[in-house]
Amino acid sequence: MREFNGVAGQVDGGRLWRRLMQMAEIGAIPGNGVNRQALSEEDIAARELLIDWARRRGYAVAVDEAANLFVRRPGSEPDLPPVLTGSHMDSQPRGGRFDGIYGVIAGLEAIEALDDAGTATRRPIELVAWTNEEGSRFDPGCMGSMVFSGTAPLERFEDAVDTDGISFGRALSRTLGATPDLPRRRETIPPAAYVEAHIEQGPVLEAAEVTIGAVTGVQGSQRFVVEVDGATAHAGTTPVRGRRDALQAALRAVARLNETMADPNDVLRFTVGRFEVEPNSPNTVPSRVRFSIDLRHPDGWELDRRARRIPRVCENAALPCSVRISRTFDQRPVAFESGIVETIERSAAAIDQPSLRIPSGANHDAAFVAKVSPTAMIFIPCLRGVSHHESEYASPEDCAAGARVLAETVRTLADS
Ligand code: HGY
Ligand code: MN
Ligand code: MN
Repeated sequence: MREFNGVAGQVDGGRLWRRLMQMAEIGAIPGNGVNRQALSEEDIAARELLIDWARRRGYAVAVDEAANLFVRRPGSEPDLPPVLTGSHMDSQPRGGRFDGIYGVIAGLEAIEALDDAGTATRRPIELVAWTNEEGSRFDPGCMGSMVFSGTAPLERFEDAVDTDGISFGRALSRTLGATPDLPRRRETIPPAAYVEAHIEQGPVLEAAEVTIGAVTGVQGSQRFVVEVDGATAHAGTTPVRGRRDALQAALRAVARLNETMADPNDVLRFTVGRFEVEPNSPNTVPSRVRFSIDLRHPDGWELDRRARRIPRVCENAALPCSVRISRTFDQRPVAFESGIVETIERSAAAIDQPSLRIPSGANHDAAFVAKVSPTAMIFIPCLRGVSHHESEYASPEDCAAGARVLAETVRTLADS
């Protein structure tokens, strides 16, 4: 086993892995997956476990109005803006054991390694766990980091409801109420820098056989909800000709959207991930269909050009049914701060760890934090690039390597 000195040498890969596996028990589902959706009882349990780990090391823990959780390691100059690291703890309904949570636990490992190395830093270092990055229970995602970065007020999200009709505002109150002793952070402290460690969720690093990705930015993404309104009717007595069948109309709209979003270069990402039918009865003509659109492209102009075509395509295809379309999410393409990317590359080189510059196809809270702070990300490979699936996997060695580079990076930034 290769020896490391300094902060990297204090990163305890075994502790990191044990914590990842302990967190994976919260919301565990068959196939080594997790279902730990935002502000659920499982998310609350994960928060309580993180708070317990942090308090055992004497770190101060606080929470803001959006339930973003902050763990603070003091600096020798406490009034300086902190260096921030972290990610999210919420998962997809059939998520993996690494998406998001790896960056939170790697961030905790990095600050503990600094302590274990007896290394003081000028700046405080804060670990953050963002609320609702995934947006699968409450649409859209990145609510916590959007509030933190001033992208949207919390009020905009409070009425979002999950499939059980529970509002985000109600679930947020439940979550904040579960940790009543946490000091409430009233104003945002703009960080001096933000570095997020995350699995790549794609195949590039694995194919290149490189463990560390120095992430250069995040492609743009927009989300829409399309509502198709028709009329219920008896499946046996109603002639097909006279129907306003919302399901058939929605299928025509999706088929036409597939044509509209075709890209011979396979750069554009168009996904319909959710499809809800009302009244969802086999012998009743559907009266309403709601379906989601997730649209992504690294070029903001092209993304907008394609997005602008959605309403007309849906309206024409759905006739004689009517269509209502709302855009629930608009995240512009982001280029990360080159100085932070270079710091990540230098940190990797300092521990003889090859790195590769890579753009992110997946969206991350870092895309919003970049609005208020110099920001970049560190990727580690995941098996076959698979994510948002129970079989998502990153090796203990790669998890530890990412945490070592993160520890070196936040140390450097916290002394800048
Ligand atoms: O959707 C995304 O790109 C992220 O993994 N939530
Ligand atoms: Mn994620
Ligand atoms: Mn995700």
